[in-house]
Amino acid sequence: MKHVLNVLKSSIDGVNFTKLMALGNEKLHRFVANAITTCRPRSVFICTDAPEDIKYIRQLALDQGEEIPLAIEGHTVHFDGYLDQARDKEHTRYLLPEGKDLGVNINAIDKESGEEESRMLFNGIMKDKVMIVRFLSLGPTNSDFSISCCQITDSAYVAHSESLLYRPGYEQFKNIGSSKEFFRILHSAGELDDHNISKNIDKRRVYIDLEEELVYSVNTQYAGNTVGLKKLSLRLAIRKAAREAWLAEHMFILGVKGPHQRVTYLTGAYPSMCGKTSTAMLPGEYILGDDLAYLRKRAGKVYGANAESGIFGIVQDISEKDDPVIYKALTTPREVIFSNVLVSDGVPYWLGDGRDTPKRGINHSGEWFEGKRDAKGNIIPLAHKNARYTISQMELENCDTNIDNPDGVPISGIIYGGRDSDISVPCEEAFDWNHGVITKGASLESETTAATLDREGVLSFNPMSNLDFLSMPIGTYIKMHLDFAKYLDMIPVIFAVNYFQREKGVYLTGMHDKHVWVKWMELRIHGEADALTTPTGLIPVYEDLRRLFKEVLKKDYTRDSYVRQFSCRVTENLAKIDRIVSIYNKVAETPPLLFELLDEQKQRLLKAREKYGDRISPFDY
Ligand code: SPV
Ligand code: MN
Repeated sequence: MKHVLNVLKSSIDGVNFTKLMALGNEKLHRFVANAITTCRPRSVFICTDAPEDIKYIRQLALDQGEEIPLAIEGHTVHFDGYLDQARDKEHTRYLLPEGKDLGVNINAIDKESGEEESRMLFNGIMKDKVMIVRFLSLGPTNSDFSISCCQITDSAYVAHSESLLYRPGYEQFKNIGSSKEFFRILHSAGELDDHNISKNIDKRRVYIDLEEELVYSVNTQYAGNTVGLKKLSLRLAIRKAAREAWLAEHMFILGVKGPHQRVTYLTGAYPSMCGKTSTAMLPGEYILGDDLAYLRKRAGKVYGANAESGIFGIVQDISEKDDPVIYKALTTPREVIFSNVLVSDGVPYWLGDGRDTPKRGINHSGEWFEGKRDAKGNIIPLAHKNARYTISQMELENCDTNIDNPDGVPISGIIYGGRDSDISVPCEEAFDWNHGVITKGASLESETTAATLDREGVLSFNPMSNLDFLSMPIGTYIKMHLDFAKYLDMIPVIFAVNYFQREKGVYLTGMHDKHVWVKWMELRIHGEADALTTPTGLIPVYEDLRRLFKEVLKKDYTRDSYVRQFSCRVTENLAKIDRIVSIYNKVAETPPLLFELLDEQKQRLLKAREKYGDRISPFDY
């Protein structure tokens, strides 16, 4: 301990040393001291919750050129390297003791060699940089949802993003005293080139130590790899949740308005490009969270909280016409960080923004002009399709006022959203919790080829939309979901949606129809809408939808649309069951109930086919 104090005292100036020492936490002090010894920064900045510290980080991002100011006040842009535009799945690995693994689909590396590699990569990596030490809270503070986190980074962009995305946690660290229960993340963008881009992308690594609740991220800037509280902590949180019997999920939380001022909260897990954000932001409803939800049981009910308090959202296709709320937030003065958009005369542009876009500017490839090609000869679009905006959720007009409520909000429904052209109906309710967990959540698939209008999309398996972040064997994770409903008096209703049915390349549902499905779910939860029993679940009756289409979208809804959208496609559903069963046959820990429930569904489909044929109109039942 004496050694730790000596390191801290000799490397941190008086003001910052005092801020760190005000947190009487030996484990924290050791973490910071070790990071200093390894990374050898030029200086250390300890960031408290004070406005002047938060402001300092923001200014540092500008002074260091990691962010460039845009024309509108408070707006900046940050560029990640051309090859650093998304999560690096291949190099994101769990550090596990020799001989241990987490099963199929989960990358791991031997802990000793991973740690050795990390030590080498971090060695002296901050020599010309300021080391920023941040304290933040996942979940509302002063709550059983709160998880304290300490992120060390040499990127002011990462630290600044965290000001917008998470709740401050320095005071919370004071409250936890000497507790060893907190997540730790050490990040360095590594050596930067003249444009402030990480140079050593080939040495990009994200290593996660589950036992220590510690993450190393190096030679990368893209927020999904570096903002430790986002997907890196989700992996840690999933394990913590398993130990403590709650759930850490890749879910939005939406407050849906029902009759008589009622607000009903639903969570939703959708793989990317399946309509998750647009559902979370439905106009006229309340957004509590768009990406990460924690679900806990209390007094026989499920309560949910947003792990975050801001949005790191895809900016592509946001236009004034289709997304007025978010478009307004992105085009008026407030704090916004754009990333990997096109900038021309201080104005950010992105794909699908509905504007006339310039033919030249600066983007993630540097100086850009229309027709520019990359080293592989591919045309470079004006902005990356994963270009993003980072914004505090409070900036949205329809942010739910309960976002920081330490109790969370009562969760009445869970939606699993997939993307397929010809298997699933637009919305459907599960028969019960187990049926929903298995046939909707654990069987979630989405087409990877987002742009294709081909009937034969490539379906990728993504249980609970959480596959990328699982930190335990898939079967164990599914069992955790099954067990979650035990001892609950109010079990959330599980729904599935699919906004992407197509016939001959044409979408069967409209872009705004999701609003109707969600309103139907709200009524179902309260027993105020009817449903038809089909082999795969409960679907809306025509009359309810006709009324809701009128009320919500002022649209006529024809019987013909209903039949096309809600007919049961037996062959396609049977094929899906076969695919899912063959995947789980390879998963050692799969709960036997999964096979039983999928087989029951198969039998229901076969029986229905005998009676009604291969494509069953809802009017046939
Ligand atoms: C996602 O990909 O699900 C995201 C963005 O929310 S990232 O931070 O990259 O995970
Ligand atoms: Mn996400």
